[in-house]
Amino acid sequence: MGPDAYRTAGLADTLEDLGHSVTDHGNLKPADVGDLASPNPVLKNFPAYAGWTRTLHQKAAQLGENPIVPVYLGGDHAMAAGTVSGQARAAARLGRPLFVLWLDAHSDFHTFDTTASGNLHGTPLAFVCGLPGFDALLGDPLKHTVDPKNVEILGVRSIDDAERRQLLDHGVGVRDMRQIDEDGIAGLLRPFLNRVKAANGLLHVSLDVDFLDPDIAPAVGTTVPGGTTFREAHLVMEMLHDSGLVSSLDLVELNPFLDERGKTARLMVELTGSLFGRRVFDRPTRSF
Ligand code: 4U7
Ligand code: MN
Ligand code: MN
Ligand code: MN
Repeated sequence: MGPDAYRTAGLADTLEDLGHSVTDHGNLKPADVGDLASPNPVLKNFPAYAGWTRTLHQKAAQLGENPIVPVYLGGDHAMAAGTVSGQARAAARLGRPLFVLWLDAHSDFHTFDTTASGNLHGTPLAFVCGLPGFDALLGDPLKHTVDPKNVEILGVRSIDDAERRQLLDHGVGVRDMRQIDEDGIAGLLRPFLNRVKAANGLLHVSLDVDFLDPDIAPAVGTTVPGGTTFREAHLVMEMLHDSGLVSSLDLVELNPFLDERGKTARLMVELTGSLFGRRVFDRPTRSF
């Protein structure tokens, strides 16, 4: 139901009003994987994860080579296994490194061996970073992985023990809510954007609804208190726009069934508007 909620909330009109041309590619279908065996009995809906990852990986690998900014509408965060791996393949063909900004209450850095819940939306970031045990997902080992040192997780406030160890081992950038409180979100984001720019990188942004505080964004199954505020979230999007670096975007984890008269869907659309250039009053673009 997520993609239709974004359509109803006016995503295309918002972007067109900002001067962009928009093509809706419609809803995709998962590839048929037959009765693919699950690598671990704890995993929920493994064949569906594999089918969706295969479809989305091919689609993102194609879109990523064009001079456009794909906006992928979920669905839960498992979607990013396909979108980010596909964008990474496209980036490799273009000869540019892919950076990933993961805006989330969680780190989503479980492997199929470490997840205790078996909830696959907790695994996509580990998959795209090339952690072991994921070969059944695409049916082949992932060739074009994201360098974990080029990943920044921002807004996190729930990390499981196994994830914590793996994040440290692989050198993933992790900025938790405490750092945001102490240093301010702009001061944390700016050095990362400078690194992307210095490396001539492409930047994929993966926005999980639960990055936002549940008071302003209740329509998600995995709320965690103490999330980012309305202005912190918009500021991130405004800085991303000014940087000119964003090459693709995921909007994930919206569950319209849990929404309060569409307010979360609308906020996600407004945030996307800020990322695509909406501003209250023109002022000279700040250099990064
Ligand atoms: B989301 C969790 F245990 N880590 O693995 C897990 F806390 O895409 C949550 O960020 C995963 O919403 C959340 O089940 C995945 C849990
Ligand atoms: Mn997530
Ligand atoms: Mn999350
Ligand atoms: Mn979730």
